[in-house]
Amino acid sequence: MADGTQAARVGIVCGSRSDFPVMEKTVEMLGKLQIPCELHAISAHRAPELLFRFVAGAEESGIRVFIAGAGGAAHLPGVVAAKTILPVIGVPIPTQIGGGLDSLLSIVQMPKGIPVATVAVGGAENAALLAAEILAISDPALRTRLLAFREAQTRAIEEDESNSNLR
Ligand code: RP5
Repeated sequence: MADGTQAARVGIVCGSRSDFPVMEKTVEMLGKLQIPCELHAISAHRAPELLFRFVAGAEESGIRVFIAGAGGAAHLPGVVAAKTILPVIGVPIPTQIGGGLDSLLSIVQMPKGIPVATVAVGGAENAALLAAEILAISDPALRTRLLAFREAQTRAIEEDESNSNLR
């Protein structure tokens, strides 16, 4: 999946199409912030050469941050990080084992020298927001949109009367 009008700035990759329901939440959040992105299913185990080609071509095509989601023996984010010095954000996909504890530990326990910024299990929206914050360092218009997002989030809580139980 790719935004047809502008070059993608965030490259999203996951180990299988079965991860799409989780990873599409990153696409949705990036869309709200008007950040072009592209989403691919490329298994680090089943198609490593295709993954290497995708990572190698990414910077040239305009990608500045990767988001990589995988479940179980979730090596994909770490392998992406091994092949680039662009920031890599890892999304552990929920599984039957401890709700995705296997995915979380596979992604978060990177060896020193090759970092992956790991979000919560299924934390697809936060992965998108973290990518947006990285891009916003050098994009004042995006910074303004992110601040507006935060303000709207806070206002929605303040204005929602069902958050209080007053008798
Ligand atoms: C991982 O194995 C994928 O990221 C997915 O979460 C999990 C299961 O993959 P499929 O069996 O659905 O292809 O590589």
